[in-house]
Amino acid sequence: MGLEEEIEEIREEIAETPYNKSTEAHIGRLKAKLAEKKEELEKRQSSSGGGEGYAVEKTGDATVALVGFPSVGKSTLLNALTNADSEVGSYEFTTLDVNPGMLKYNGANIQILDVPGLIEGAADGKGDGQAVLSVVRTADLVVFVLSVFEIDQYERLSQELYDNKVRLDEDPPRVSVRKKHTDGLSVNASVDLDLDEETVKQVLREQGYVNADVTIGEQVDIDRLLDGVMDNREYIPSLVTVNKADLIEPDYKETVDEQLREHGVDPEEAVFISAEKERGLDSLKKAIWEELGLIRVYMDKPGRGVDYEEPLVLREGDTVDDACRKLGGSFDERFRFARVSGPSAKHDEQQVGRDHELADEDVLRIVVSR
Ligand SMILES: Nc1nc2c(ncn2[C@@H]2O[C@H](COP(=O)(O)OP(=O)(O)OP(=O)(O)O)[C@@H](O)[C@H]2O)c(=O)[nH]1
Ligand SMILES: [Mg+2]
Repeated sequence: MGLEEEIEEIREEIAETPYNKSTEAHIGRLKAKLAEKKEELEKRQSSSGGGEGYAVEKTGDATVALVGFPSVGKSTLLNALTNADSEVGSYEFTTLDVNPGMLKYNGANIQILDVPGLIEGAADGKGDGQAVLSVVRTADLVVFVLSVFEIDQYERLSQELYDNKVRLDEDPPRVSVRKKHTDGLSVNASVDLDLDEETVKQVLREQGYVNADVTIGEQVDIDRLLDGVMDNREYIPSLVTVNKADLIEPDYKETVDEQLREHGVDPEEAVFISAEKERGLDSLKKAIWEELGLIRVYMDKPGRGVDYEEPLVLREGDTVDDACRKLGGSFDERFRFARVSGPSAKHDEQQVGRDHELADEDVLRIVVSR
């Protein structure tokens, strides 16, 4: 039996097995086995050639992937947002390569990648989908581009990404596995797990663990447990933009909102735009900025004053230490202390150390030893 058939058989068995306490461990084992086989298939496909892939160098402060079916207007949007000049066509699959562009916003350089239309079955290695998906996996944010008349495509797109180990808008599971040399498997959960210990063990055994300590810090189902064990999932935030909004009458918007809700998207969070008429783009840029969690830090340079033109772009949660590292040079070695004014400071010119957490629009001066 070929690997593909094996995978299909396991899938069928999972689908046919009713889920209850007595079958839970069995289903856990099947799901772990399925994940293993899919991994094997993927490895085989990538080693048997499978084309060049789309090596796109990541540059700038963050990278955003525009994901959508053919002809929804990704290239038009890329051209409207950035300095890029991506081909736009009224027929499908105009773009067969990944086109990068750079969006300048709030002093940050945000790389936007227009990737070719995702097609159904891409995660199973059909078409060029696999290469497309590997580009998406490296992005810091996924922007789903939907046409106002094809909201249902959202479901297929997100399923495609899920099948390709991309987890959207989720934190990584609080699951860790530590191998040991003897004593078999032991499960330590800090919550009252719904899953049986035996299910957890079956999943681990099927993944090849014989002796290991498993620590679980949240209520996980089998799929999320597997995500935690597999350790090769990408956790990426996402947002939805609805394009071609110029084609609908205002009273049709309620219908589109309803369709978004049906697919689990909050219409308040979706950004309606017209890439062609360049409408709604400011809201989209702002949403991208916020989802990326970027912050601006204005450097106060000795003798030159505060540089408000080209901020240092960091991420929410970054500290003075991260700022030093991004600045490079000898800041790191010669650091004595820093002075911060603005949102993160208790008062102007507050003296802080390396571990001080910065906030958007702080002014930072680093004092170094000579
Ligand atoms: N009315 C309207 N048409 C648009 C809008 N954005 C794009 N289009 C049109 O939709 C068609 C497809 O646009 P593209 O930007 O080539 O779409 P794409 O998603 O890059 O398509 P592929 O490269 O084939 O995946 C073109 O004819 C565009 O002019 C929009 O906001 N409103
Ligand atoms: Mg295109």
